[in-house]
Amino acid sequence: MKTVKLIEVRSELGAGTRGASLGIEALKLAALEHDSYFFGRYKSKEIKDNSRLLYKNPIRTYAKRIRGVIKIYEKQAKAVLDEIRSGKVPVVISGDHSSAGGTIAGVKMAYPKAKIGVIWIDAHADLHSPYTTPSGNMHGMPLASALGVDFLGKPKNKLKEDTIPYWDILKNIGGICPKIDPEDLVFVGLRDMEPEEALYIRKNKVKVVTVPQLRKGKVKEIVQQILSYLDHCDYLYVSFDIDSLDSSLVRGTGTPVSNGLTLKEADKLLGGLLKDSRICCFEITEMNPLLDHENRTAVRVFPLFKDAVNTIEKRIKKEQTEKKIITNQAQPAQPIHKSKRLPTIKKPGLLNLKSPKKK
Ligand SMILES: [Mn+2]
Repeated sequence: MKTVKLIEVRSELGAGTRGASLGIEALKLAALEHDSYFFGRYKSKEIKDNSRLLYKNPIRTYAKRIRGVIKIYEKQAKAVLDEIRSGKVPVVISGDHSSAGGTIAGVKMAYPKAKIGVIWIDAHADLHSPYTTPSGNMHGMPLASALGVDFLGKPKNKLKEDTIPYWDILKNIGGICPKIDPEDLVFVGLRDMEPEEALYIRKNKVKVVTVPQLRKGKVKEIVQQILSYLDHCDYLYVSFDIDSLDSSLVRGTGTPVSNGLTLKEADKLLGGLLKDSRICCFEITEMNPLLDHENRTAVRVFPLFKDAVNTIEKRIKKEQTEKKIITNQAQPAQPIHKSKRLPTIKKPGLLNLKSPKKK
């Protein structure tokens, strides 16, 4: 039966601040304050971290720990591919956002000929490449790797020779590059980006829904707009970076930004988007309890996550019921076998009750 399957990616290799690999545990412990049995209801698959790499000096300034990130991409892509193949909808809880590059690779590997739409709910564009990154942190690059982008204009960074072949490997995970095109992408909540990212968005006319736009219109209508904009896509993946929420709500995340979404807005947004029957994968990412106070961020975010999973499950159940009805209707009327026919009643007397004629 089609169900949700959790994939836990305990990696923070792509982040610049330590602690995001503990985000999964933070969310699980936060669940105890809302719905103690939630995680008991789901099976999950774990992608082990490569945290020992954190104890080594990153050699490549503009693609820190890229070899470790390649490994995570590969493992993550395979996990997503396996789950989709076995009829599941993977729901990914990841440490830092770089793993989303692996998620997109997995979705594309599952549906190599299909158009994959990506809805990126995030304060940041994550469109950097080693050529343009100011920090060298790989969690700023997953979309560039999926789009196969190197840079527009002039490369800003002078790269070590071996950085480029590794970046090429990352873009080509799954043997398909690019995995998505600019028209398959929608940003929601974007409000903090570098000039190179802004240039890419402008030149390629990538759709962006800002927080004020979302607030001005009705969330329901905005959801409809996004879904019809991605009408040409066969499958959709929603990536939810918790820094899309306002910084006052998410102290426990690596790169908080003010003027973000409220919890209610995010809940409505996810509720609307995840109802779509094309949704084949959802990811939540960038929770960092080391930056938090008393795990408040995860406690705030858990209800959002739970609603998101419930919405996906409801949709799956609805589809299964509809499918059953259709299959039942589609079955041709079977001729009843002679022996199964009801015996002919020769004496119609008892069954042929006619209302007695009134006098
Ligand atoms: Mn992000």
